[in-house]
Amino acid sequence: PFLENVVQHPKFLSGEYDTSFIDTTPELFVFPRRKDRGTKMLTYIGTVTVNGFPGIGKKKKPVFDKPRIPKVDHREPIPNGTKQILDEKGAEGLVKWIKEQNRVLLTDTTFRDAHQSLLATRVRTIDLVRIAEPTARLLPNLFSMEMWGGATFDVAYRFLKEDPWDRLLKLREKIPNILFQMLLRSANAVGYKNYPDNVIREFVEKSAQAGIDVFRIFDSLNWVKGMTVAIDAVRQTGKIAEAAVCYTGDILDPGRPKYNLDYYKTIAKELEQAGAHILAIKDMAGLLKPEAAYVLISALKETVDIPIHLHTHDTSGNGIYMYAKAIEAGVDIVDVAVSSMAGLTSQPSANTLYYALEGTKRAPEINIQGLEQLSRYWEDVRKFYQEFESGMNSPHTEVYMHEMPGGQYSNLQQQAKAVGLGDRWDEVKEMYRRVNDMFGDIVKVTPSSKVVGDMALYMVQNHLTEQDIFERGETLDFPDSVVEFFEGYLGQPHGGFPKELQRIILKGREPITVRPGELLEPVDFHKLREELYHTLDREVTDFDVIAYALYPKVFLEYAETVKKYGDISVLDTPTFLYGMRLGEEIEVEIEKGKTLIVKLVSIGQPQADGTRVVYFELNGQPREVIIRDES
Ligand code: 3PY
Ligand code: ZN
Repeated sequence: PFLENVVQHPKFLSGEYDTSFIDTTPELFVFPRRKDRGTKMLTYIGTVTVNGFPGIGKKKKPVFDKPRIPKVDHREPIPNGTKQILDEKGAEGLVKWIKEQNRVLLTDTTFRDAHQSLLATRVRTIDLVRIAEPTARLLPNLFSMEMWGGATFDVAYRFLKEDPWDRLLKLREKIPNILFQMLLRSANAVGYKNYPDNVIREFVEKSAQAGIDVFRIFDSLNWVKGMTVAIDAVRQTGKIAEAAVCYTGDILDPGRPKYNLDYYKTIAKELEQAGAHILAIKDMAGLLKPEAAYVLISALKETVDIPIHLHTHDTSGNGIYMYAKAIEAGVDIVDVAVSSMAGLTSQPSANTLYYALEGTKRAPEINIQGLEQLSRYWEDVRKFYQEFESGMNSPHTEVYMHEMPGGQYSNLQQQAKAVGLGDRWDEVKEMYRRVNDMFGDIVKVTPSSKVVGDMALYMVQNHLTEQDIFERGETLDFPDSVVEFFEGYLGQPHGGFPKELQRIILKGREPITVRPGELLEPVDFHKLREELYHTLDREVTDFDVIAYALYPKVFLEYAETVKKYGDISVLDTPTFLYGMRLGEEIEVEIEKGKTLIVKLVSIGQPQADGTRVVYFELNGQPREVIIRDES
């Protein structure tokens, strides 16, 4: 900057300066506070090139094919879909419409659960936005697209350094015809703990404003009392409250009476009475077997009047057969993913289901050629994220033993590796099941699944058995999540807590039995906004405020990164994850119609202070940035 200041000074430019010029011209030392956009971006690219990306490390950037984007006619109007039905007829009108359909309806989860379950939630907005319009045109008959919520919110800020609200707004613009669906963890919103009621209400309201139409609401213990605030908040927005009962155990196993058919019927009825427009069955681990699905759906169709939406994960490989049985029993909507993003811990393949039901009365109305074209795009894009694949590449029927949710499998595996238990993964899975049994056989889904996972890791790591816990528990420091669970801060499990274990873990403290939201002070959004404004030194949006309320630390770290590197969501994914190859040239559209051409020219030797100079060309002009080499 010093040199830039000098050479741009009018005296320098006009040639009239002498040696005292530097001493008598203090403004030379007033450096621009902010670097320009180009330099910030080059700093990011330089950093990833030199130091690698978290979770990938420093790897040579592979050569990827350009993703095959289906050709669609952009001049044609986008066909109307379910979004228009909701907007014109309201929530009740949409429910009536669902009930009138004979064919099974489909929700496409490719934009959310599929990549949450296959690629550790890492798919970036740019890759979603590129395929958004073709999806709107090729699959206008979808019931909905699940494209937000769950872990995507946190991961967007935390790892992708992008704004999830921006994702929602951009996709909404490109997909005006299909209902947008999100996963909402009731009082946990899109986080891992209970939030005050006013945070849940505010979050729901803002999400609806930004474009969400269908809220799938679940509680990680199937505690209906913990879901009522969220259901009510969604109803107030005029959007669809889809309340979910999580499926665990096996209704056809007489050895698992805790989660029998009556259990599900009772909750379904309670959810309908609590105001659900749709009932979801959330089979988060893929435990629902084909015959059980037939029995369950048949019974629930008799029990409730609202439509039923079935969600599963294909971990066991039984997903399509299970869906076929559920569809035979009258389920209204099922969750599928585009085939190259389907199967295993993800949802069953839409393409496969199409052929499985061909010629039957309930076959879905879906453009199979469109699905095939979209599948090619996702096949290409998935490769960008290959470093986040779980390594599971065939059906795992052992899921019926450990009961781990599809979205947790690869995460817990990463966690196990991180604490040096990579080679004891089989033991961790076994322990996961044993912890479940010790906890009284609970529903395992975010965040209760995290509690079980944390305890399993803790026990394997410390060579503890169940007996050790009971005998030496008083002297053990249990993981925070486990303590909070037994304190009642995730709500109350069906059948209550195992009393003796609860006493040991709480070491004499009293648990709560009321809804945690009743005890939490409401958040003062006005105060948060002020606080954020002072910290960020920029305009603060309502979206920023609610994100900050949910994740103070993660949000501030995200804001810091944006200050340092600018908006890096505009970078293509290979560059974002791997940086650049020497001599490579890329184009970055930083805003509509404004493209930067970046070439990596060379990387200097490490200097005495541990930095390297990275030489680029930016739109043909030489530019260099100084990067600290962390190796
Ligand atoms: C989530 O809560 O993110 C889930 O996908 C649970 O299944
Ligand atoms: Zn799921």
